Amino acid sequence: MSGIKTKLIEAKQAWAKAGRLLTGKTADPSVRLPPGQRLVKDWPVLDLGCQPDITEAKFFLDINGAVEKPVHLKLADVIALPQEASVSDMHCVTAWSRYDNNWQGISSKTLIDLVRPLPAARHVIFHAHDGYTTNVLMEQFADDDVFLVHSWEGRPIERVHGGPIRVLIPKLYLWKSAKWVNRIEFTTSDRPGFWERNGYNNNADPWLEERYDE
Ligand SMILES: Nc1nc2c(c(=O)[nH]1)N[C@H]1C(S)=C(S)[C@@H](COP(=O)(O)O)O[C@H]1N2
Ligand SMILES: [Mo]
Repeated sequence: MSGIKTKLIEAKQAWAKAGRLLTGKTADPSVRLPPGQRLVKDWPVLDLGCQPDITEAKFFLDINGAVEKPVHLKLADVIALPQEASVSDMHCVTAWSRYDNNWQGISSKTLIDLVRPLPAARHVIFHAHDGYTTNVLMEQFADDDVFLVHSWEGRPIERVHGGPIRVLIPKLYLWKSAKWVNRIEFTTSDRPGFWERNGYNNNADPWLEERYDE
């Protein structure tokens, strides 16, 4: 994987090993702020230290794997899909949360209708232009608040946050939301992504405080 800062990865792996930020508490999802989180007003930037510049010419999105109808989309094709607005909270494993983010984008349900995953498809793997990968369960992807987003608070999503298009899965820690996504792969078996292989929890539910691997 190119451009990844080894120091940064080692530091985060050490956090995972030490169980840093774990409170040992779990909370009901009706509690808005998950355990161990603190509210922020800004939107911090976190990634592997490489922020690819995805121009319209470089942009592509493949949605394939265990599906009936794989697609290869250009930016204009993605933007031509039905657009929806959504408001949700973000929770990062580094303990910040930000409430009431206004998003615009394409719902995961629209993408599912487009490619028609096979009944055997149980997992979704996201791939990104910087080599990052992350994995979720099919039902986590199919949730009502999951979108491919291109706009935040009425403005295009900035390059540092994964613009022009990133994934948003608000009910999971934000490392599950791939920036600069270029492939959404449906699979029949699970395949842990980048942080999931480096000490982070495979499921990543903030209310269960699933920060790190057991
Ligand atoms: N492509 C890509 N997506 C990524 C990452 C990354 O390094 N590359 N980092 C993840 C992590 S660890 C976090 S916490 C969030 C941060 O998103 P933000 O920088 O927009 O806050 O992006 C996630 N998505
Ligand atoms: Mo992160």
